Amino acid sequence: MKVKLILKSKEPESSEPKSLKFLLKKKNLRMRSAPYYIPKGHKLKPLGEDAHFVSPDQQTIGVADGVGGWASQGVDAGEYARELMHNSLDCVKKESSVIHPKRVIEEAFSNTKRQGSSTACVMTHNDGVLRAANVGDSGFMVLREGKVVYKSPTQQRRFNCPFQLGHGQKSDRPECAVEMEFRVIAGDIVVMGSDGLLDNLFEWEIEEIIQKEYHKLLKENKDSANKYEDLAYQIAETAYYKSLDKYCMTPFAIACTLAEKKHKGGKMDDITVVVGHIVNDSSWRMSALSSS
Ligand SMILES: [Mn+2]
Repeated sequence: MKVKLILKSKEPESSEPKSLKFLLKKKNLRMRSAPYYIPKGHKLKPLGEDAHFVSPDQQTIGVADGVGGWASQGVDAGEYARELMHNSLDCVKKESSVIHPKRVIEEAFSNTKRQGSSTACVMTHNDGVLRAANVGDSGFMVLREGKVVYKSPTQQRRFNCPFQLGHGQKSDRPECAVEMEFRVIAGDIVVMGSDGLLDNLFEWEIEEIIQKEYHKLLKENKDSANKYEDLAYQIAETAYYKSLDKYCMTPFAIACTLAEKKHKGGKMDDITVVVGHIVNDSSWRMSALSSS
């Protein structure tokens, strides 16, 4: 009888500290995010060929860049990229547990039926861990205290020809996606973009913008979505002006020189920027504690 009593009284004690321990281990970090898109302004394709999605609730973002070469066959690869991102968002929204970016790309790819091909980069944040999958030359970087501490690798077959998802014979499949994992801390900034961003701005130029604008993000009085959109806009606009400049030095101009192509200045292209900010979220912590 005594033994039974001891066992009974032990049960709640042993389960209680366990769940508390689990909660205390949590960092309670959230990623706040917003996009900004500048299409290059083609009369027949006002939406351009880039596409993106942002899911604040699921802390997941994505960028796609439809491959322009399809235009010669009368295909608007922007439509493929938009369908791919739309399907990615659908997949993310219905996920009830941890999101796996490569699986998101796989499912979105199999549901995308249009002609065309596109690069794709999908990234999710889960309590201090970024997980991403990338096909092609879109990508992202993480900045800490104004300095780049991580940059995703890009995949190119040759100069200006990125890996690209599509159902055609020459296109790639989601199996080739590079997967990445990176630990972040409160205050870190994620900058994701298409090559319209990455080919026009050097890392140090993005660092400069973040260093200049970061204090605005810390101001609580400004509406959260707006301030992140402002930052994404600042970055996109800087890339846009460089893309128009025929003489400035850009990552694209350097790549051209290395590939022995004659090209100076920026690269006219659609420019997509998605900004993410890793923040402590005490309100989220309180709701997690009260619902446990
Ligand atoms: Mn592009």
